[in-house]
Amino acid sequence: MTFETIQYEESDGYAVLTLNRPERLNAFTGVMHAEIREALDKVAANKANRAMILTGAGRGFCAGQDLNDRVMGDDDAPPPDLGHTLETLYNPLVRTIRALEMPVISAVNGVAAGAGANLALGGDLVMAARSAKFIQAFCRIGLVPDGGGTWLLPNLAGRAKAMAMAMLGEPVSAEEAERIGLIWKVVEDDDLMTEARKLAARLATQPTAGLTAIKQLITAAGSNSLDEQLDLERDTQQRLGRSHDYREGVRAFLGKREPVFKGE
Ligand code: T3D
Repeated sequence: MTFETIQYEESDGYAVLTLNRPERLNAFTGVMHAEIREALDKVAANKANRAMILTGAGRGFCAGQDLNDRVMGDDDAPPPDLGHTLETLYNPLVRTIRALEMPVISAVNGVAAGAGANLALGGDLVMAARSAKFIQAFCRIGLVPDGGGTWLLPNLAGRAKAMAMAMLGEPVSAEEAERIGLIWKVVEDDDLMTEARKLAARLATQPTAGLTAIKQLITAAGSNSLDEQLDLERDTQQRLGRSHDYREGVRAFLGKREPVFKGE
């Protein structure tokens, strides 16, 4: 299957989705949203996929909404309905990635701005090239961080940093992003995709159902009390305790051999 605005491949137990409008720093258009949606359906439909990498082609990861689609007419022209855009495009995208039953690696190859920054930060394991930067560009055009930004920023980096990033819209370097807990780690530019692929291939051999449950529980912790979280851990562990991969993990440990997980 060929796409116009993204690249999609599957190999070695993982999928790679590359945003591919490098001349516009991979900014989102309606076509790109539709193609990402189609690719994510493919990722989920193929049980052989047990991890996914999200990255960008060229020198940017993603510059957010393509503002060429938002050219303002005269003041009498009806304004765009951005609520509808979020409801139908950005919010489903964020929810779909969060709900994917496998770890999602963001491999941030360059500048990530606006909704592009929050798409990157919404990944489960976020790696960034040393030259990458994160910009909450929304305030520069009178908007609020979307794509989950107002939730992600305070949860990841705390209120003080969230406020400064969202209100000032200044670039945050990959190193600073790692330091403040916004991302997992920085890697050298030339090593980014090698490292991301190595990680995805490793994750693809792991207990995928367990990793998916970790993703769900850590997400739920953002709004749950400790009591609620303890209940959720009990119920999840009860379910996982009946799984193939739990049995295999214990047998392999006791048998002093490498486990062979099925992801179930
Ligand atoms: O509208 C809705 O649906 C609501 C949802 C909104 C979600 C959002 O994401 S709102 C935020 C939108 N994004 C931005 O405001 C970021 C705009 N871009 C920039 O500020 C800068 O381009 C960057 C800081 C990201 C990178 O700067 P730099 O100097 O490295 O690159 P550049 O020269 O500005 O960009 C390179 C080209 O990409 C350039 O085109 P040109 O001049 O070579 O023909 C530039 O216009 C284009 N480009 C970059 N970002 C966008 C874009 N074109 C359209 N839309 C963009 N967002």
